[in-house]
Amino acid sequence: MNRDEIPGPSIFHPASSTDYLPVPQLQALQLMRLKETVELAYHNQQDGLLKMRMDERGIKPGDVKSLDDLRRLPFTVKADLRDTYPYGLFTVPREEVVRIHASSGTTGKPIVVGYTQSDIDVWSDAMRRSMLACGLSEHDIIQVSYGYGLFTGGLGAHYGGEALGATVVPTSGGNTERQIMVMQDFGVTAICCTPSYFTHIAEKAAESGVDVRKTKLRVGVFGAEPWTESMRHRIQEDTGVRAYDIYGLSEIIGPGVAIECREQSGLHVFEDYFYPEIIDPETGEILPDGEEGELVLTTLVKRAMPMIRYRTRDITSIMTEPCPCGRTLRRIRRIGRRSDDMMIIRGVNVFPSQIESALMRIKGLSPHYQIIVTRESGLDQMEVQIEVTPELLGDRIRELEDLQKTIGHAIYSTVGINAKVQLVEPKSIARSEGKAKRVIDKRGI
Ligand code: DLL
Repeated sequence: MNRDEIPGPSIFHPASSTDYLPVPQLQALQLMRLKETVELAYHNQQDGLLKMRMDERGIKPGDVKSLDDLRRLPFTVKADLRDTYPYGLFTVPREEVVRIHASSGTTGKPIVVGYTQSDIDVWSDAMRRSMLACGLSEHDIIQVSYGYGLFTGGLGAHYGGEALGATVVPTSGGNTERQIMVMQDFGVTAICCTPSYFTHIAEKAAESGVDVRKTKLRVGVFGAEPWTESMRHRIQEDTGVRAYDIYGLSEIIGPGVAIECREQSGLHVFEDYFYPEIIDPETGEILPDGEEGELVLTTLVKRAMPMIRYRTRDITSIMTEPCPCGRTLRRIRRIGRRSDDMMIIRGVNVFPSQIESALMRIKGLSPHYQIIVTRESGLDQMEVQIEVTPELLGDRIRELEDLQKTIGHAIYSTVGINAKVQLVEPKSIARSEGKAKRVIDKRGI
């Protein structure tokens, strides 16, 4: 199949017909683009990393003849971006790079990603289609409260909103009181930010006597950090805002790799741009659809910095059932955890998302919590601090003690660990304007 025979796959197509392409056509498009991407990366990567690894295995770009041949290609990992810092994985002359973003790691230098103008167009299109999927249109006023700057959240959502034809209000993160004023006065109908920042905005709004339900806000496009189904329910119930999960990462493009549709049941991957695989994180073997493992992504149209089989460390599975919305793009399950955020407490594997879902099911608790892990006399201790709501604080001590027990039970029945539960005063846990820091592990210090 050549380019002209494929209906509506143009990256600049105004409608989102690509979301509904029949699977054989989608796969033909993916294969054509995969071949182009491998050629580009093999011959042009500045540091020649892919060429070196493919040559070692005796594979040439021409050997990629089917989507299945992708499994023969080497993985790319985060360390490769660090080792080739800053521009080693770029594949075009620097003059063609119109934008740089960066993502700070926990240690040392950030990882750097570059975009050509066509990459920016692809990204904007992925974000435009993301916003369409959660029911937004040119009639919406979208407040972008993700940070603008080296972080991809702000500018990614900004360009997507403009491509949609919506009215974009670029508030960036922070200055929460002004966020609330803008939201009310400008008639904002949708907000893009981290779910943790939105809980903070909602809390501040309530404190200043603003009922979010009485504003025009109806949709939240929330991502950049793990959050749970219970947190979604909490947000929707408390604010009346329909909360959609959006996923992405700088190495691949930024936000807009995958998003929920109005079914709110799994995130559609924009597979015509980003090809997903699920692997066993231990062995690297590809797992069949439906099985949980590490998400690996290959970019299919990126020019400045194509990524071949990038190991995201994010744990999910590919859903097999077709979505009632009619999109043919496969869905991944909500990303609850990363393969590297697992805590081992007294030998038991515990993920922060498990604690969150146990907490959010209990009434009378705020969505603000923190997990503190320590080691006392050689034994791991987990303390969970959670703020009670101001209403509850007025109640009798006895009831607070009961609540503490309920939380302890909920955590024990979820992860099998007895945690020390500390109910803390409203507003005593630090609020985040971006990605929340839920775990403080003091054991290594
Ligand atoms: O967080 C891009 C982004 C911005 C996504 C705005 C969504 C909205 P990074 O800073 O490079 O990029 O961090 C990427 O964040 O590998 C996941 O571990 C995590 N992450 C992103 N979205 C979600 C999500 C942006 N919806 C890393 N659920 C990823 C769970 C998420 N984790």
